[in-house]
Amino acid sequence: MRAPVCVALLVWLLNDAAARQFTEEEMAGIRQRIQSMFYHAYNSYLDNAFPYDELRPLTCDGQDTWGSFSLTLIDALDTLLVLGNRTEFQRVASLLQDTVDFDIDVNASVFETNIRVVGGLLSAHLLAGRAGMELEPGWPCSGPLLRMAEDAARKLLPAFQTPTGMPYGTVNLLHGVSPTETSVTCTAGVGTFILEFATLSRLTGDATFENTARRALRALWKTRSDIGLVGNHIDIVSKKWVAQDAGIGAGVDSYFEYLVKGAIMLQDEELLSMFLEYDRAIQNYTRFDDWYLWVQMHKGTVSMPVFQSLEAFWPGLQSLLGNLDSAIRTFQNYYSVWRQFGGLPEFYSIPQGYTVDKREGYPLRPELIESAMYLFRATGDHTYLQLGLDALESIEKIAKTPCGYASVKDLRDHQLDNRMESFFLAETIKYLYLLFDPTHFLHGGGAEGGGSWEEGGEEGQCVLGAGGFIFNTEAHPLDPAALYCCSRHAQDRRELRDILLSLSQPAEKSDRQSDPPAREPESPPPRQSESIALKPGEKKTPPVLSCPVQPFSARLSILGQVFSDNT
Ligand code: DMJ
Repeated sequence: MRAPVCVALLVWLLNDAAARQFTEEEMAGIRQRIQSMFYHAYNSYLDNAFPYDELRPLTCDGQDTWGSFSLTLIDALDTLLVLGNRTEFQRVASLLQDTVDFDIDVNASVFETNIRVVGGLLSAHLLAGRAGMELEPGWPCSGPLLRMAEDAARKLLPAFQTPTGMPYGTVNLLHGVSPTETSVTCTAGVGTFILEFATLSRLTGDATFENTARRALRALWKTRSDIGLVGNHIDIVSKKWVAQDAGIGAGVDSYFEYLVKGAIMLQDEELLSMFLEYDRAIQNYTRFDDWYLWVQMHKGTVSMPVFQSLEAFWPGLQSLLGNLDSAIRTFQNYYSVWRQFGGLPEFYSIPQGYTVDKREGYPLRPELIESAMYLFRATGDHTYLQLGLDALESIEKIAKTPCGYASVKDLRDHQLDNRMESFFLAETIKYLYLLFDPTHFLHGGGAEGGGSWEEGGEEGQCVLGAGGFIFNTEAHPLDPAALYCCSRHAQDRRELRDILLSLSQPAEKSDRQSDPPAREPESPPPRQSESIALKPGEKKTPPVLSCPVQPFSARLSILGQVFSDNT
């Protein structure tokens, strides 16, 4: 038999073997098991590790890792709501407000603090209404968790004060960037801010955050090679590429993720076109048989024929762009590695079909499950549920300890490490649960699909959740509808101020109107009505967001009446 026929037969057999159908009842049973898994780890963290950042599951105690802000609790907060536990969500949200302090003399990773702490708090803030918390007037455009997220993000801003706008990798939360800090940052450490920072800007009306993230993104974009690729580590002062391996995994991954998700969340064509140009080069130079290799960023020659577990987010991202065929084939490659080891090793040599020395670990990462969730949503194929069940069984068998779940140090002999990363509760369990709960509200469904009506905004209401949710790279869901509503209110306030000024000082009207608002973005956010093209030739569809707040112009006549009556 010729090789391609063998491969086709093997793929068919693997698909066929995995495609058993799950009943509703089975799925509900699996959801129960995932809940138990969550509480085993979560309760153990609270009992043995809080207020430290992480649980050490072999010694049953805690340690600070990425800072000193009870990281696991912040990261796990929205998962509580995903599992339906509103009372514990409320308790923990209040506890965090009372206990977490960002005015601390700690050197923190700018990237990790953003995706886990800022992202976790933003998501909790946006879900606070659904969790039954008491909401202050003006929510979702204000609120205590939003203020905490803003506090944390402000501590990161000094890192971006560089000649290029690209950030340092580490910042001291009290003193800013150390004079001895290295100027070398990984690519993802430069390009993974737009989701959280634009959310902050659009909710609070302070454009600083979004402008900061955009400046870094534009600077990074200009450094791409002549063949359209970026490397792995860059000197953010000299703009020189220090590590020139181009790929989609460690050090780069979430940069591409944020271009796509930023484009969707902000309806932003600039971000989408950046991604599409990268994608052309990625497909051209790095893709072989639906694997993605590492290549030299200037020449396109293969530098590492390796698959990294972090790359497993890629099929999910492709599915968001509508590239389903390619996503499915790549997923099958990655799933075959999973089956070989009962988990994904950090590195896998594609030519050798085996793990790479010193990279045999499996820290219970979420990426393959995340892709399974998106692909099940897009295809309804139960193969993806099978992967979910495999993951559940495997984690229970290999990684469970009396007080949590431990990172696997070596997939070949199942040795464990004394560490449970906060992403296990934030991402791995959340995506697993969502995979088996296809009608969960976080899957969206649009206004017709029962978008919830909730009080919000300074006037009127926002239809929150109506446009679906965008997950940041730590699986914290963000609600584009809230961004839209709060931007709308900020715009209303500016227009109202201009009208009041023009009424009180008619002679200065034209001057006043040309004054820039105090905190205007560098370039105005793109109009929400501009939909982004997902595929060449695809028809534009109406925007999925909706907000029942009347356009301000439609209310002008009423307001005009009020003003003229009163004056
Ligand atoms: C998480 O912190 C995020 O998903 C990040 O983008 C990559 N690493 C971990 C999970 O593997």
